[in-house]
Amino acid sequence: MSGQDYLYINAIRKKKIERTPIWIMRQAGRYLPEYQAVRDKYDFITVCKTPELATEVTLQPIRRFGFDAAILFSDILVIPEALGQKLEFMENHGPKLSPQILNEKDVNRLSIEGLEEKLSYVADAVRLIRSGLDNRTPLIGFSGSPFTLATYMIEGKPTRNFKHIKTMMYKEPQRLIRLLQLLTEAVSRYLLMQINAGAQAIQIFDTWGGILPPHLYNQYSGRFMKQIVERLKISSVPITLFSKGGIELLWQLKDSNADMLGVDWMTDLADARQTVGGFAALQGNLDPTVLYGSKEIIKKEVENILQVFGRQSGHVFNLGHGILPDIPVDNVQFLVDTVREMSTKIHS
Ligand code: 1CP
Repeated sequence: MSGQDYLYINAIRKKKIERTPIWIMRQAGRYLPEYQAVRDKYDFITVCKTPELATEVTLQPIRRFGFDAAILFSDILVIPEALGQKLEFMENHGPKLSPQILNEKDVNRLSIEGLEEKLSYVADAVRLIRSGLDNRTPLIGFSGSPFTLATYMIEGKPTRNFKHIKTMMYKEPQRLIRLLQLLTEAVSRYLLMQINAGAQAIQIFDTWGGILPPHLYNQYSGRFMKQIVERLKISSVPITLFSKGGIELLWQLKDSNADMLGVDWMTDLADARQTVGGFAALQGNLDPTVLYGSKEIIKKEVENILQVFGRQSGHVFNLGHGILPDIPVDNVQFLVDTVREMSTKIHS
């Protein structure tokens, strides 16, 4: 199959499709017993940095479910590490970056020099995954958005109130802007490296853009993603922006030139289609916790989503955010089967 025959890419390009493609954010991960088995032997960072292991866990959900896209196994926080912060994953406590980026000196100490060399293990993984996929499934490369990366770099760990980044934003806005400019350069170069190594699509995760008041969203997150999209347009790979934060943010991203916009589960997909469906394809947006529910309700929720686009192209089925680690694997299989069967009927 040649690149342009991929269902996932055809749906983004709004070409005619025989059914709706499906993949799942965080599809490689702890809900899969075969992933757990790898993690029993190796810590998370080792898996990210060893191309053979990253390839194995990337391919696991493709083998099991036949998803219509694979996503590179890595983490958004490898960029802060390449810029000079120390990265640790505390078992069950999430990531930790140190020292926190707080003052002017901390920002000045970050260095983008040799970024591609430091992250060459990611390019190696991309090449190895591509050969493992054998042109049957397209590979999505990814990065965090500059703003989302900055939240982790400044807070140092997952946070509830984003106190440190917001303090910087309201007290020393120029310092935050400088950090975001550096990250824009780093993310652009990192994603171009992934594309050159063989990534066939790109997704930028703006997981925390929605904590900004809407009138500041473009200033601190949106515009930097738009700059990255412009930089990546020298290639022809489709670019998806996933921002968690509702219709208002989608509206602000409509002029981003992104090929697809991710829709979170708190947003009504029909509203999103009406508002920005003319500007970009849409991806989403099943509430991830529906997968704790009964098969009957999973089916009903899938139907609601598929009905929004009906026979039209321009939709990629996904969850409205990442899959949770204790979702029953059975329910994922049921979801995939249901989306396939139902959307094949709708499109026939
Ligand atoms: O214990 C483990 O095995 C580690 C759990 C884990 C996994 C499987 C982490 C730690 N990262 C990942 C992989 C990962 N992270 C992928 C790869 C593949 C896939 O999707 O199948 C991707 C795309 C990410 C992206 C990521 N990492 C985001 C953005 C997407 C999102 O879900 O919002 C974020 C915010 C992170 C940071 C991160 N890394 C890991 C955790 C637990 C977190 C979240 C920390 C928090 O709660 O704020």
